[in-house]
Formats: sequence, structure tokens, C-alpha cells
Amino acid sequence: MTSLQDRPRTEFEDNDQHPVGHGRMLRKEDPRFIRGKGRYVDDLQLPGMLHLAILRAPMAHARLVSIDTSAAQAHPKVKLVVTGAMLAEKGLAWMPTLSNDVQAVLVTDKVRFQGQEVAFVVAEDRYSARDALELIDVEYDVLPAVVDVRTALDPSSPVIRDDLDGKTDNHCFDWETGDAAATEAVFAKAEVVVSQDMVYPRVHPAPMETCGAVADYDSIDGQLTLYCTTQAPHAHRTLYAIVAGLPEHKIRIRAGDIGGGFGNKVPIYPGYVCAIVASLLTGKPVKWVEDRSENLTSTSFARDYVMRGEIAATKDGKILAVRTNVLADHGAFNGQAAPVKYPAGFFGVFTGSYDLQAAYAKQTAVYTNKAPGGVAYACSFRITEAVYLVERLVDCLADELKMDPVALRIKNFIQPDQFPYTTKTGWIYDSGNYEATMREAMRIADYDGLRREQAEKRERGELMGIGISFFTEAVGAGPRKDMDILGLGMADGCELRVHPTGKAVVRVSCMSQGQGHETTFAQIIAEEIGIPPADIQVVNGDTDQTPFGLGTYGSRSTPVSGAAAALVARKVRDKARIIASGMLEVSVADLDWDKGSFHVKGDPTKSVTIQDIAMRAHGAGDLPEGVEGGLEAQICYNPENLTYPNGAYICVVDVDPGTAVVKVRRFVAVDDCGTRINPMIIEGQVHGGLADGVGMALMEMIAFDEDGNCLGGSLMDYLIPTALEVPDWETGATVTPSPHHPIGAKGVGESATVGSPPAVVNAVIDALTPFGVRHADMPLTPSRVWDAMQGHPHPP
Ligand code: MCN
Ligand code: CUN
Repeated sequence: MTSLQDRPRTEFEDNDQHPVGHGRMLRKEDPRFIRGKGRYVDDLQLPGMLHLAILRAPMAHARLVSIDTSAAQAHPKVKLVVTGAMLAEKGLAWMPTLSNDVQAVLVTDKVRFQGQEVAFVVAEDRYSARDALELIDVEYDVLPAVVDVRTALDPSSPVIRDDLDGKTDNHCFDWETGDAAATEAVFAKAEVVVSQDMVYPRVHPAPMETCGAVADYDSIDGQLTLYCTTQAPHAHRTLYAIVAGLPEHKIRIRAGDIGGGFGNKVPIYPGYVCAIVASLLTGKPVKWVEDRSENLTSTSFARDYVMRGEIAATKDGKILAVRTNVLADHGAFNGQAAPVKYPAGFFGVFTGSYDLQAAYAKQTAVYTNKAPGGVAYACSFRITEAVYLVERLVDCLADELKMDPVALRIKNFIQPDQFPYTTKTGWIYDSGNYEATMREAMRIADYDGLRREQAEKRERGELMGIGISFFTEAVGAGPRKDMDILGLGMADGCELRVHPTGKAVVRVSCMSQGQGHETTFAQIIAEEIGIPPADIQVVNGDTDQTPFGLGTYGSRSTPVSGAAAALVARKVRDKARIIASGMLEVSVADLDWDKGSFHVKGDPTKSVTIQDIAMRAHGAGDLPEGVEGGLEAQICYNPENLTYPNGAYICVVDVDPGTAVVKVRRFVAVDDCGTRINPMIIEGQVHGGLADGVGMALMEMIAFDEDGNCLGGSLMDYLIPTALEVPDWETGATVTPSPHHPIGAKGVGESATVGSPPAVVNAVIDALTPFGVRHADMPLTPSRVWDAMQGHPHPP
């Protein structure tokens, strides 16, 4: 084996050699991360800072009878103890969620999920704050808990949300899309109909860094600074402004480095509000940071969809229609973040990558005594659930028709000349070449060879499975005419300033949580104006330093902020062209652009670089008529449509016939995210997402007992994959640029998490063919696989 030092350097490892613009390039942010110098919220130490700890409810459903804080208050290091009743006096006991519901900051009337915030203590140090929690005496009147989403709407179920006016059941919302009658007509006539019940269990993003905040209120100038783990600093600021009645310019949100978000850091949590209240009341900076179990039990979960899917087709495998009925468990408060018009997120793309005649989906969302959330964990606004549904259904159909699952998919793909393609639920897929992407995956995997190997192994009684999944995502929310969160349009600002010496700073409204924006946004600018990425600083995460925009989730940074960055750079280049025409004494039309300089048409020796132009723009010399000094621009980009990345995934598993343990042996992922800004970063995103997918398919689940106790409150109980459980990923790419995005890029940050779970499950079910198994629910733990092999696919 070669040592790390001896190993040949790859072409992208030396950033100085890197061509200006798109391409492989090491991440600019990594030197500080790999030296342990990241700046996370818990690293912050402010003078006089106090520490906040939260008392959480030990049970899932209970009326609050009394609460005695006197012993805690008497603790020598305790500065403040606050209960829900105290917050209620200030009108702060409840806060709005990003889905137009309300959520308790601290319990005033009733506990609605285990781990809910009941009171908080502020003390001189973290340990004293925690100790004092034990001194708070709370009396609860325990109520029966609503745990099973299937019975939550029974009239006998206790009503969880009796805080809402006139609420007499646990119904949260209904939503439907597509044409029910047209779909029924197609189903009624179809030669083949296959239906399947499936559960996408509750999972949790479990970022390495938990959530936390330091609130610092300056009573002299009335300025509140909140350092916090947020993926959407501007959206959070506006919400705090509305809740606290403070003007936005008196609130500064600063998200430093974030140790993974994965959607967990989109919502506003009671802890943030508690920290703010504590700083207002004590006049001191106050820090609150969750521990692992608080993060797993009380913050935004993902999925929790109980789905019935139906697929209609002809005998020879032409898919005609898809239909589904979904029960969605939203927990105790509707705390998910999704565009207002899409309460079930973008589940509407459940028609997948196929050309259908009709489609219809109906969703019923209910409240249960579980933690709130819903849209998290690389969900692409519920496309994860949609892709799982349709890709499992297609495999069930293939099984029914005894057709190869790849051949069935290829037969039904939307064809390249059908784009832009309007789905039966009204989404306009922008571009793609699905068959080419599928065939590239088959080539890398040697699909035919794999099937031969499988046949030989079956002869010998070995259980090898090959699983396919093909997905189309809709990412980059979104056109403001039909997408907003709490009335805030989903556009994004961007500002670019080129300094006199030709160095630049770009300010973006999106927020990196590990996706490498400091690198890729510098590359986007570099590609457009030819300044090397090393000379471009990317500023994000500070509302005082960046323009308004809705932040990073739903893989929207590249589709929206990335487009804004390209366009703002073009604006700067347009101005640079005018200045260059003055410097070279020719008309604007007589200039040609080479990345980084303008030259006179036909005479490359007469040229000026972007750095020369920047100096002239700020210098003492004359500028062309009507041109102001300086070289900068700003923009707000409102996307015309979403972008539609897609991909073909092939998973190979071996199942041990004696233990039912699943081993993922190979995983081939071919992604098409349009123009690729930094292929190395894309591969990193895909690797991470594939690990997520293996985790969800085989190991991860937040389970509850019948009393609503969370059984996934630690990483001993909530299993996430390590390097030992995942194979060496084999990645590939096709490139179909998005026609409406200025550089043709589509989002990719969630693609692999969305696309991989069905590939793994399809592979396991394929391995179990000799047992006649058509479906088994995730996570496919050895006991569930064993049950399926014994003919009991649904665990009791
Ligand atoms: N990229 C690229 N070329 C493209 C598309 C993207 O080079 N055609 C690069 C981008 O420039 C960016 C990265 O890939 O550096 C991801 O881009 P994008 O798809 O726009 O996604 P976002 O940046 O908006 O990231 C959000 C997405 C989401 S919603 C979740 S959840 C998730 C994910 O990113 N959370 C992550 N990946 C994560 N990766 C890390 N390390 N940590 C998280 O919390
Ligand atoms: Cu849904 S998880 Mo990402 O959109 O932050």
C-alpha cells in the first residue's frame, strides 16, 4: 500500500494550479476545519456569559398541575428560573411555527410530547444550570398518549391540541393533488393493478453538532445579537422581529460554522427563544446548547408517512397511472417548514420519472404526542417519501409482470424531447435524459454481469439482490408567484464588490452547513469574471453582512443563490466592459471577453485584465461618460422554475441466509445535476447522501412505546451507519443543463438521500425473491428481514 505522502497527487489538489472557475478544487474552508479551528456556537465565550438549561417533560401527554421553582432559585449559582406561566405574562409562551401553526415555548397547560420544554434555568455555569433542573418540582396529571397515527383520528383518541379554538380531534390538515376522477377511470380500465402499503418511518437528521444559541441583548442600544445554528438566518430574524416586536435592524443573527444541518436547523426551536428571553431579563449574554438526547428527542424529525400506493399498467408494462393515500404523522405541533401552498411539501412529484396518463394523491396529516418537525433530513420537501413510494411501486409492478426492473423503467421514462414536461400534478420538469443516465449506471455496474452472477448464486442458495432506483427531484424553491414561507417570497439576494486591487467579496443569503459554499460560490463568481477563487471571499450567515433571502434547505442554494451569484457577476462584468472600452479607447462592441480580461477584437495584445479595470474603477483617472466609480453590483433573483436533478442508482446486497444480516456490497450512483460547479464537492454530497440512504433503509428509526416514550434518544438506540456499514461508492455523472438557470446548474445536496433508500430496499427484496417476498418496511434490520423470510413481512 502506498503511504499518504507517496500517493500521486491528483490534479485538483493544488489550488494554485486550479483553472479559474468551475472544476475540482479543494475546499477553501477546510484548513480551519481540519485544524479544529471551526467557529461553532458552543466555541463562543462572551464576557459575563450565563448558561441556560431546559427542563423537559418526562412523559408524552400530561396536564401541568403545579410547578415549584423555589429550590432551584435558591441554588447559589442560579440567576433565573422561568416557567411557562412567566412567559405567558409577557405574551411569549407560544410562538408561530414556519407552517402557520403555533408551538409552546414552555408548557403552560399541557405537555404534548416527551422531551417538551417545561421550564428553564439560567446559571453561572452549565453544570449548575443542569443541577438546578433537578430542584424544580413539577406535578403532572398524566393523560393517555396518542402514538399510532392510524388511530389518532378515532373519536376515542384524546384531543392533543385543545389549545386551538374549537379543536375536537387530532386532524392537522388535508391536501390533495392530481385528478381523482381521471385517475379512477384509468385504474378501472387497466389490465394490471398493483397496490402496496408501505411505511416510511420517522427518522432524525442527527447532525454532528446539536442545536444551540448565544443570545446577547445590549440594553443600551436595544440591539439583540443571536449567534445560533440556523440554516435560514434572514427568515429567523424576520420571525423574531414579528414575535418580539423589535425592528429587524435591532436584531442580528449570526450563524458561524455549522456542524451539519440536514434540515434539523431550519425550524425555530423554543431553546432559541428561551435564550433570547434570558438575555433580555438578565442583561447578560446567555448560551444554550442541546445535548445529543435533547436533539434526538425534541428537534425536527423527518418522514413518518404511512402510505398506500397503487400503480396501474398494461400487461406489457406501460405504466398508466399512480395513486396514493398518505397518513402523515406531524407530532404535537405542525413545525415543518414548507412553502405555504404545499403543506405536504413537494410530495406532488410522486409520479416519478415516468410519462403517465393520470395521477392522484391524497394526504391526511394528524397530530400525535410526538416531537414536531416533518421536513428535515435531506427531504427535498418530502420528495424522499415520494421517490420511495413510486420506486417501490415500480418494483412491485415488475415483480407482478415478471419484467426486469430496469427494462420496465426504461420503457416508461419521460423522453428527452418531452421536456419541458408537465406532470399530471402540474410540475414542469425542466430537462433530463433519463435513459442515458440509467444506461451509464448499468455500464458502471455491469448490470448484465450482475444478473448472471445473481443467477449462479441463486443456484447455490445464496441471497444476492440487485436494486434499482431512478429519481427526479424538484429543488430550488422557488418562484415567488407560487412559493412562500409565512408570506416571505423564496427569492435570494446577492452582492458582489470588487476591491481596487481586484480582490472581491460576495455576500450571499444562503447558509453553508458543510456544503462548501465558501468554495463553490467563489468558483461561480470566478467563472464569470475571471478573478481566481482564492481572491474571492464568500460571506454568509450574518444578517448584518448579507442581503435578504430565505436560506439553505431543499437544495436551493445553487438553484437560487447560485443563480443570483452568476447574474451579479455578469452585472459587474458588464460595467467592467464599459470601463475597459474607455481604457482601450474602443467601443464596447469592439471588445472580446477571455475569462479574466477584455481585449480588442482581432488584437489580443491590446487587453486589460479585470484587476486593471478594478483599479481604474476606483482610481483617479477618467471613467467613460455616465459611469460611476467603484465595481460592484447587487441583485435579487426570483427563479423562473425549480430545477430537476435526477439520477440512476444501482445497489447490490448480499443477505446472510442464516442471520438475515444485509451487507451492501456495491453502490453505483449516476447523478445528473446539470452543470457541475465542483465535481469533488458534488461527489462528497453524493457520498454523504448515500450513507444516509443505507442508514435509513437498514438501521435508522425513531420509535416510540405505547406511552409515547421515545426509544431513539441516544446514538446507542438510534443507529446511524459508519464506514463499516457502507461500501466504496461508485459514482458517475451525466450533464443535462437546466435551461432556465443562468449557468445550467441544478441542486444536488439531497439527491442521494432521496434516491438511495428505494435502491437498497429494492435490492433486499430482490435478494429475497426465493421467499416470494414483495415488500418489507424500513429499516430492514436483521429481525425484519428474518420475519420477511418467514413470511411475516410486517413486524407486529
Ligand atoms: N454543487 C455543484 N454543482 C451543482 C450543484 C451543487 O458544485 N450542479 C455544489 C454547490 O455549490 C454546493 C453543494 O454542491 O457547494 C450543494 O449544493 P446544493 O445542491 O445547492 O445544496 P445546498 O447548498 O442548498 O445544500 C442544502 C442541502 C440540504 S437541503 C441538506 S438537508 C444537506 C445537504 O445540502 N445538508 C448537508 N448536504 C449537506 N452536506 C453537509 N456536509 N452538511 C449538511 O448539513
Ligand atoms: Cu429537508 S432537509 Mo434540507 O432541505 O435542509
